[in-house]
Amino acid sequence: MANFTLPPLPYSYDALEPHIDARTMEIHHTKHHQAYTDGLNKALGGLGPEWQSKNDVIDVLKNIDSVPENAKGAVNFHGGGYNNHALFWNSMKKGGGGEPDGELANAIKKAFGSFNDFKTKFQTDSVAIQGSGWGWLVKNSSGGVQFITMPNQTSPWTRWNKEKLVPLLGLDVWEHAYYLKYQNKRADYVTAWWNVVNWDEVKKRFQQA
Ligand code: MN3
Repeated sequence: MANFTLPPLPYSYDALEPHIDARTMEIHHTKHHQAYTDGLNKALGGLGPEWQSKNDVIDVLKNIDSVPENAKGAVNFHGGGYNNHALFWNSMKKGGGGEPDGELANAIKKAFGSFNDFKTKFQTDSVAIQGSGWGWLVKNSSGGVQFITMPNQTSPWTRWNKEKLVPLLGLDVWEHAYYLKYQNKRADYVTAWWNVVNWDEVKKRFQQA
């Protein structure tokens, strides 16, 4: 049996109030993220020992094409959900927001024109995702940044072999991420979310990628 465990939230459930409410954070972490954790263990657990012994989900996602067909869909979904949410929690903090400086700021300016143009693109395209999915700022193989959307829980890491994309900042636009507080108003959730983005963490990922 694979042995992935639910990563702890790096702050309290109410830390992101009023932008993201405590009840949503608690359910999102203890129910949804836990379900992806359990689903990943179950999916890998049905495979051979070389898969059951995996302990690096990013390595699994990078090599999704090698996963046996009977488990590929489940590993893609639950493994993506497992890693996406770990990135998501760490991409937010109490008193976040503002904008990055340094090399990441330069890369954003080069790719999008300005930080405000980046925000507009990120927000508009994330709000427009049909059904469930994620908006992502990623680093590409040229060392620059770009915006992509991914459906459901499919991770940007699954595009590693072809495109060498590294996820930097992801936004969960599944209804479970906002419905209790914002109901159908996905755009209001995204507008509020900018206030909790942890740019220091995103800068760190950009520098280490
Ligand atoms: Mn979610």
